Amino acid sequence: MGSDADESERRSPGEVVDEYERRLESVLAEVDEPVPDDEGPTLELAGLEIDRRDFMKTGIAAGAMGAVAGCSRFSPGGGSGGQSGSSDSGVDHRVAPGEHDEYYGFWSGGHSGELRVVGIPSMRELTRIPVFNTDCASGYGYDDETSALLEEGGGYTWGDNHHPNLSETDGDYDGEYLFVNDKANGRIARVNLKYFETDAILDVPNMQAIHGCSVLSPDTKYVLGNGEFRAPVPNDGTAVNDPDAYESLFVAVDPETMETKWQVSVDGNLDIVDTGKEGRWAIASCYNSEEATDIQGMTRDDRDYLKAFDIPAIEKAVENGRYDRTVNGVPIVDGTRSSALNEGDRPVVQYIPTPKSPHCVEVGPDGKYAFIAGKLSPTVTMLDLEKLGSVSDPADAVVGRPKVGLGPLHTTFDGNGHAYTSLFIDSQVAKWDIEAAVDAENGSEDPIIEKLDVHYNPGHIQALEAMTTDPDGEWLVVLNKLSKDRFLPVGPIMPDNDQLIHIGQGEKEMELVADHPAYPEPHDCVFAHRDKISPKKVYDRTDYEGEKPYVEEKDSGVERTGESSVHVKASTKRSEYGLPEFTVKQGDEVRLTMTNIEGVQDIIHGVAIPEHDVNLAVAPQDTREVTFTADDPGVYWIYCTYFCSALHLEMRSRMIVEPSE
Ligand code: CUK
Ligand code: CUA
Repeated sequence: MGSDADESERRSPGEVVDEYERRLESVLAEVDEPVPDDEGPTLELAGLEIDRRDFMKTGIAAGAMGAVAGCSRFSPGGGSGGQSGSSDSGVDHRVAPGEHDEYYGFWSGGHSGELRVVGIPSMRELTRIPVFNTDCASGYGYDDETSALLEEGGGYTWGDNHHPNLSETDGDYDGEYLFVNDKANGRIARVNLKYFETDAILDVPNMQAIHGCSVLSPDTKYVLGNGEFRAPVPNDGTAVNDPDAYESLFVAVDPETMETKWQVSVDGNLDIVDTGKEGRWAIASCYNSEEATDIQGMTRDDRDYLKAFDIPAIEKAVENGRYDRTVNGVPIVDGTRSSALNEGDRPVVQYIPTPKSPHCVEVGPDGKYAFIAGKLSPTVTMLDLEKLGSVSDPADAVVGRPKVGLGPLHTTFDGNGHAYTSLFIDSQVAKWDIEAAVDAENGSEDPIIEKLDVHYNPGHIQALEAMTTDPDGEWLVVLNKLSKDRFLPVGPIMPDNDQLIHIGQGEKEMELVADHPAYPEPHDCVFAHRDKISPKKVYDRTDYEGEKPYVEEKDSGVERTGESSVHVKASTKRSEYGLPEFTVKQGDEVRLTMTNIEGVQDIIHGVAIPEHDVNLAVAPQDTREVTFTADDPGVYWIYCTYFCSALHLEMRSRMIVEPSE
């Protein structure tokens, strides 16, 4: 024990707490201002001589302590392929303690239902955003508002999100929203990037599985979704034994109102979708043109079709009432090959033959080509989007088909004329020259510049801002489905392995820099420069004015609202609830409203009520409400779950439930 401890032993508890609060305030005040890039608060904090024990949860300060204690160093070296900070050639992805990453990465979480936010290039996980799942840490799905969101969004307890999309203005990220699909239940959700919170979940009518999902560039006019599974429309028990009558739908959703605008019925099914940069084309891949119901049938033919949706032509058909059905309130346009709307010079959907079962569609940064990876074919099909509008046979818009390797799934771009394609079967990334592939014969390997081994079986691949009109090069991440021997064994369910690869501005050789284990199961990610994303640090109470009360300390109290209902309101702050205790009657329906009246960032208060399944997290200036029934008489200690102060353990309220008789 050092002299600090001796000294604090001589002080009264009140003095110790006051001292703690004073130091905490000064740390919080320090980090309230944006931290400049090159000079974080590290030295200043070290100068404060704050004891390590004083740091309970001040993120940036914890980083500073790491630097002081020398415990945050990664072991250097390890060479390419190791989980190391720098590579053989000295490329370093480490971000020093207290410094910030340059990019936000938004990862889909697959059937975990959540999204993850990862800093690039450090690959540190910064937070998780629950979307289709409930989450005890953030209280998502526990308060009235978020449980209603999940309930109205279909009432399921899980989802399978694959394709996160950032909203765009003029072809660049505007930092407003992120949209993501739910393959499991045919839904599209919206995350508000002001608070990094899910604010809407749409259970899209008439669709069972939405797989491909993309915003319509350049201005996010729609969020588009691909129906992967074919089923009767409506799926109400009719035609169940008639697979010929099953349908696959394409949907357009309004990004602001989150309403379904229209759907298009197509032949075959739909897999992945991306859009051109001019607002006209949405290109979808498709497998199962055979319209079979088993794997043998689905892979029978050598050909499948890409589908090119002409968005303005579809809008015109809807406007002019040229659709034959409205099902569950949604107009459905006939986009099948035999549709009358596909005759003439502005077909609503063009069908372009490709080798069987293609997988991804990614449109390059200049919007000139769509790249469709072959999956079962070792090639990438390049579709010229300018030609597509002018040729009479859409097959003539295919302008390149380089042979990249076995199992090509996804392609990304550095903005300097290169494409990078993940090879699932070869466990490699192939880097190739886009224009050279147009000039070369179909099936040529000449455009290939380089291949790099990855570990193992990659799916999606993303370079920095590759989905905008102006990619940044420098880094790409490849999302490997299998990690096998790359990490300590953790039982039969292994992590995926997200690998960070340095590509420079595209002029360099690819270099594997880091492994990063990922909990199952990310599919895709998207990156935005930190200048384009600016979340709030505390809530703006005017954002929920009129929807939820803001409970000041003086408003705390219990109001009987009916024979067997009460409204309990309380403020929260360090280190007390506005009500030290309250009494309700057995059988009462209790509406509990809690406001965090703190104005500083990072001081969150929790509201846990044992044996009542109540769990709220209330961030500064936010209000959360929960309604529950006090079924059992007794005494229940309400406590705070977020470590918020030296008196966090003492932060309590007492709920007394009086027996009814
Ligand atoms: S998909 Cu999973 S690797 Cu859902 Cu984009 Cu291709
Ligand atoms: Cu409030 Cu812990």
